[in-house]
Amino acid sequence: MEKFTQKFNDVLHNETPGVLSKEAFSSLVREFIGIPSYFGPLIMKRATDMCSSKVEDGPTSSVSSTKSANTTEMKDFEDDFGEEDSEDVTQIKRDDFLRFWKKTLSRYNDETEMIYNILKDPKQKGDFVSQNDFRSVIRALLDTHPGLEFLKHTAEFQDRYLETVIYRIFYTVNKDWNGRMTLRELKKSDLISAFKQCEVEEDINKVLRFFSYEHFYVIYCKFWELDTDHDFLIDRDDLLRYGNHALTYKIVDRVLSESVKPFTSGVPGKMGYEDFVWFVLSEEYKSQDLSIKYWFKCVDIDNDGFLSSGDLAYFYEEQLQRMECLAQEPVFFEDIVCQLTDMIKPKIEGFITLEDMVRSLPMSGNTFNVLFNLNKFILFETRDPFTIRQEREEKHLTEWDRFARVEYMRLSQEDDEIMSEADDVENLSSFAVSMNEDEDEDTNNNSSNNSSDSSRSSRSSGGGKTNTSSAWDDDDDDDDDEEY
Ligand SMILES: [Ca+2]
Ligand SMILES: [Ca+2]
Repeated sequence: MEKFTQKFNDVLHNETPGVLSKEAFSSLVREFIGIPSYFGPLIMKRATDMCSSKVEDGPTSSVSSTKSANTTEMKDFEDDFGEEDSEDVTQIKRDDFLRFWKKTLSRYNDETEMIYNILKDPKQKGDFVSQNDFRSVIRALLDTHPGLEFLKHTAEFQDRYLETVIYRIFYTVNKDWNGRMTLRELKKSDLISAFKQCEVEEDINKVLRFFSYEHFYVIYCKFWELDTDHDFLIDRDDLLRYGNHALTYKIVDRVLSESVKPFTSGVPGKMGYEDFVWFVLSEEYKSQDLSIKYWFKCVDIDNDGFLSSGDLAYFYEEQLQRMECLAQEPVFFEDIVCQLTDMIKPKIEGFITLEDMVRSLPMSGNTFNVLFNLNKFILFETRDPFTIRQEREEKHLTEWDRFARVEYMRLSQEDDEIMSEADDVENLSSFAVSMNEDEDEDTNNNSSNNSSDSSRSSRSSGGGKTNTSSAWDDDDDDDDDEEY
């Protein structure tokens, strides 16, 4: 690390001008500090803040944080709720950075520790990283990644992508789900390796961990489909429609009673977008520990930390009724309990713990489908050999990845249909124009055709799509409701 620091100092002293632009600095960050360039703008902000503030302590020790805590308490509060992204820092003085480097970053031998301490807001009292601390990093990714360039002129998509990625990161990495990511959690995660993959992978959709645009698109469209009145809240009727009415009333009520964690929506009994991200990731990837935790809390109706036969029977009752309504051959509760016991092998018979379930992953994930998702329960029972073989061959894909791939295909097809209808209308109207304005005939037709062609090709070449015509545009509700 010291040799490395020396090299870095040399470059800064001998080769760089007194002031560096964001771009120049970010590439130095990658090349000479060895961490992803997306952290460049945040380092600039932290360094500039440190050098311009009177408190010259770096963000390193908790002692310095507590020391400045009292005097800046009110300011902290404002910053927490009013802080803008740090992309407004467009340049950095070389000397400011060198001071920052010497005081803080050069102390870390471990890149994860360094990144953690870049992320951590020095004004933050506790020893953790919050969602806000990631905004500048994801913003830098949006600004510079070739696979996200097609979003350049659609600020709203960018914002939604940014939020979604941060929620996914916190869902997965901050396993306590308290919004306070610790160094330990960051070290145990594969977040930094995913950032590094973004740097070398031009197609963002190949970065399945956190950053895929397609994954974001699926999550957001699912939300939009359910939120028919577009007030950005999912209520009981909305959630009942999820997955083609897959879920029982009982589990929907349990989810909406905030039994997993308090909703961020601020409206009791209604999910906001962030709450929905937690829900959809848990629902579509049941064979992972986080989902097990999510659903365990929901099904443990008496909150005693065990799934006893009382809890299971409460949920299964409705499932059984639905099977009978659909003329499915019912599977009786006693049989279900036997099967679950065989599979999960609880340490105390009749009382399944969260640990029991995590230990028997991935099979135990399906337990929850048995209890409250009829479509998936039936699908699992009737799985054909082709599906099973495909799952085996694509071991690198998780249950979530496969779900997102299928849903993205479906949404793309719907979108293409909407687009081709729109093209027909456009052709008709340009035809009408040409009838009226003989002289401009050629130019009109050409320009309208060209523009629709180019917008399509840019969407497909970006590896994603913007879908401005349907899922996104709040002002254009009239024909949206038909599709979503
Ligand atoms: Ca709504
Ligand atoms: Ca219980």
